[in-house]
Amino acid sequence: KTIVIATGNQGKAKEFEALFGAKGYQVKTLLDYPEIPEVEETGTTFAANATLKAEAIAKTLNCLVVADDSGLMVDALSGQPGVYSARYAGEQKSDAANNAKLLHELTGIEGAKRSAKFHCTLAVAAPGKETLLVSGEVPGEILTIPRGENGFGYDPLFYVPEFDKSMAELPAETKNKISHRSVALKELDKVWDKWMEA
Ligand code: ITT
Ligand code: NA
Repeated sequence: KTIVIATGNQGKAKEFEALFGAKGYQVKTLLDYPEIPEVEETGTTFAANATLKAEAIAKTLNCLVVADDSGLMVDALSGQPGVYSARYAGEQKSDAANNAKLLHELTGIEGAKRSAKFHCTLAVAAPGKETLLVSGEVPGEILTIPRGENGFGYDPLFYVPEFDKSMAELPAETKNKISHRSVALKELDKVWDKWMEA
């Protein structure tokens, strides 16, 4: 059985390969379909953008598709960068530039005031079916200096108190057990069979 993840993000693609691979799925992503143009994310919520991506790709490929819209929400920044996480520092979607901008925005904000969370909304779409939405979050704090080489995006700046490590210092297996993405997938597990039968 094959599942298509509507993402062009290499870091997400790797995580979905591990997460759905463990359930016996063969995972395809948009990296396998370079001819498909990027879906414009015009929504202002994670749910709206996840729905846009999932439904557009389900229509194009005429198959079952999961899309992930995710991001970092920083309390001291009123929840920013939020849905703009990928393009926080500009259209080029640079992890390095985004992390640098985040550190700059948090200058002078210390300790517990640097609280944040990662959010993930997953949309599951298939031709002729009502789109299914689930979400997951993981709490943490924004470090002042990046730590670790694993993961992607804001992981080097995201401190996970439970492990006393940044998300990028955790092995992939550990991140995949605790991440916002894995919390959302656990929610998806609960409703998957019922949705597939409907
Ligand atoms: P697709 O739309 O093709 O899936 P994208 O990177 O544009 O790729 P989003 O619009 O959902 O996806 O933006 C998500 C951004 O949030 C991502 O680029 C990272 O900067 C950040 N992010 C999401 N999940 C993350 C994670 O597990 N670790 C670190 N950063 C994450
Ligand atoms: Na987005």
